Amino acid sequence: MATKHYLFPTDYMADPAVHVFNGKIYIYPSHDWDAGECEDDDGGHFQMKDYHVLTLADPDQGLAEDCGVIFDVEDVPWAEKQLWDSDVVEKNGKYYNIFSGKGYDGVFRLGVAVADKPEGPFIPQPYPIRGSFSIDPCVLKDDDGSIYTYFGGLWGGQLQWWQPLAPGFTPVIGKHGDENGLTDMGSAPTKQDELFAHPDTPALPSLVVKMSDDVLQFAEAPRPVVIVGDDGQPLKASDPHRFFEASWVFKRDGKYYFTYSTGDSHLICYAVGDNPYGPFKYEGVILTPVVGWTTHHSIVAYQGKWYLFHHDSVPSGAKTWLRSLKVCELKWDANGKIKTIEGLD
Ligand code: FUB
Repeated sequence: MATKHYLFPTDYMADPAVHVFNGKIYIYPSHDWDAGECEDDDGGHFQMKDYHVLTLADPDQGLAEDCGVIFDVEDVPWAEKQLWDSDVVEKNGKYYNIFSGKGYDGVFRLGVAVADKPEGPFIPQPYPIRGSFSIDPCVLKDDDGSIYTYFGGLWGGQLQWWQPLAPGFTPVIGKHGDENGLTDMGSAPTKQDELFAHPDTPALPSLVVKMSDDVLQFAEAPRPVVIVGDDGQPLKASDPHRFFEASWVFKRDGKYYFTYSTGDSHLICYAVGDNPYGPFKYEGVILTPVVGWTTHHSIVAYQGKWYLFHHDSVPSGAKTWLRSLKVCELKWDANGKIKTIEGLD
């Protein structure tokens, strides 16, 4: 049994994106609070309005320390509300926070905020990333220095709104952009029309895109992240192990591990590939369901061990919009597969 502990008992934080910068662990979480909104399938109860960064000296037993607010929704000209999951990457001594936020048009997009140090403060760019949409970015810096962003989330994350782009993903860059760098795809379809894909069709994939040299834009059109089963075919929309949200990618022994939440089946799963674009072969469950509807995580190596960071809603008495950060060691078995961790432990 993995020994877990809560990291930050004094406030509600979720969606931990964890990196080691300059030998130190930094946690970039979403900052939950009780906005008094009703729970709905669009995640209207997640009304986060700022981001903090935490540091952690001892992932085996220690508590995280709050370095304070790194930016607020008031600092983001294009975003009205709902600062959801984010991630941070370093390049040439600068730190780039790629985050999700909902615009005044009700559409989720990705933005970039830049800092000189991992503690911030981060200065948001005036416009979202051109051609971006949906939520939950995570960033992989590959060994050759190339930076890839993986993103997307179903239901409230709006990935299904962009479903016409799924087969082959028609490039959106430059096709629909206006002078503000926004992408006008027409009026939003109703959730009821687009929430559920036909069970026999391939699951709607998340996306991966190489970032521009300045890390402020997409360098290409986003491509689908295809997860295949033992038969080599993409997982189906009805498969409880299919992608839903919370992409997190890391490298180990030259392999690319694409890890993700299955949303309404409440698992953290993983799939392995030979390059950043995939395809990724489904391998198994990392974390079984936790208390709370959402599950979201990151995986990082630190001082020779691997750690799973995630959240649950135990401390708030199962309020799914008030989540708390946890950590435990993650282990591989003799066959090189990740050992499943119990979410209720
Ligand atoms: O925190 C808001 C949303 O809940 C995230 O973007 C999802 O991954 C889920 O954790």
